[in-house]
Amino acid sequence: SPDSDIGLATKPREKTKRPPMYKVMILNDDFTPMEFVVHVLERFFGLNHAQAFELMLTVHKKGLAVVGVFSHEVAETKVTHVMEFAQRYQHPLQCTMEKE
Ligand code: NFA
Repeated sequence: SPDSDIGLATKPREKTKRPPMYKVMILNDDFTPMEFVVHVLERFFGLNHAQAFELMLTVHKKGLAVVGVFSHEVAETKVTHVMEFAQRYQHPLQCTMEKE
């Protein structure tokens, strides 16, 4: 009967599967003001001013940087919020996500 099913039909798994994680990246461009990028990093990624300034400079010099690693849902929300915020101020700043 259904009530007496004790689950012997399936093999217990050796490994616990963790959800895939996603890198959120900010890309450099020639037009977005440095202070705006610093503000984005403080506002949406919880960095303090010094951390945000340092990471902004990394993006500026290297072309891009990972600004955080999140679940798919959180990464998507971060990307959407950053893109909407950049568009609101007419800056071409790009924020993307990629599976780790
Ligand atoms: N390269 C931009 C500038 O010189 C600053 C910037 C940094 C833009 C990081 C986008 C990302 N104004």
